Amino acid sequence: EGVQSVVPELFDGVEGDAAWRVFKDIDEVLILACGTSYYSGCTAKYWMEGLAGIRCNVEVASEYRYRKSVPNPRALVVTISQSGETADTLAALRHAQSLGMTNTLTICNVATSAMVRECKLSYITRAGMEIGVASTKAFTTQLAGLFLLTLALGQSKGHITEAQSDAYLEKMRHLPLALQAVLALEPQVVSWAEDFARKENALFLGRGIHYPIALEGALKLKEISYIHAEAYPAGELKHGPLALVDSEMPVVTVAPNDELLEKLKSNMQEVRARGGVLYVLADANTNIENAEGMHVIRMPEHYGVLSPILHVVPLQLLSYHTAVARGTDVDKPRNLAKSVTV
Ligand code: F1P
Repeated sequence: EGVQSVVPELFDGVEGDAAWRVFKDIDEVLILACGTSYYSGCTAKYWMEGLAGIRCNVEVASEYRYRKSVPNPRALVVTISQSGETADTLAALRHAQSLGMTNTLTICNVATSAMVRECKLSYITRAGMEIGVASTKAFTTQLAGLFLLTLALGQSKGHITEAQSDAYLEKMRHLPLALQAVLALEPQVVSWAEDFARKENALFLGRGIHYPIALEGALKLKEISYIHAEAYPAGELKHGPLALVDSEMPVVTVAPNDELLEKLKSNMQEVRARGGVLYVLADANTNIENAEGMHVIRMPEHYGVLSPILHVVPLQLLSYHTAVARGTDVDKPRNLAKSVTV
């Protein structure tokens, strides 16, 4: 029960016991991934350390093998990849294995991929066919898998009780409905996209666990609409990017009603004072209001630690509708490939 009920759901083709033994034994998680998959790993770090109490490092897979690192044989190496064939992620996995890190798990969308063959454990995301080059539903399902992994690790380490795990699982079961409500925001996102289609630059801000979501929002906009977009943790604004802000700079802010909201509001004030135009994803019950220089979309419900899974969706829709308005090929962006195998 408890973790035992989570584990079989997690790992296809692997005895629950085998996964459980690996989880008991490890003392760190090392995530290796590229692009969108890297940002899902960055999000998971907050869950792993904040909920499961386990140290978690996230490395860009395309860099990992080129630096001398200190291997931890008790680390669980987690590769994340939509395709399971990304050359840099495979090379990073093999590098970790060559350093003696043999506890490996992949979160992957393609059950027949090299990544699944080469890892001890696998979680298949079942996102279906990703038709577009830019990952979208793969990201959402990777996050769901990473959260289940957090629960399993947290329980195996005694940081998450069975009752807490059950409550989180219940919240996860409600996710499809919550996502439907977010998708209903599409007409409002379309009106944002009409503004963005006329811009050449954009900034994305987030704090805490929503910083990787801001990064992913900026990556999506770059990938499919070719607008130059950058993401920052909002507290970094005053350390440089504020110099870029003027009335031509749209600033997307991921602003759920969490413990960092008050700090975020003062960052938003810094943007408004420089004439920047804010596009804010706020929760229903906050006093963030539409005003001059502010465009607010209200998320249907506050979703606590799982909120990144919901907040990324309006950002994906924003990129999609901006790209459509600019007439770019949403499914096949220039210069990019679905799986980067070289
Ligand atoms: C990694 C990735 C994607 C990106 C594009 C190129 O792929 O960077 O995140 O959207 O498709 O490849 P993967 O390892 O997740 O298949």
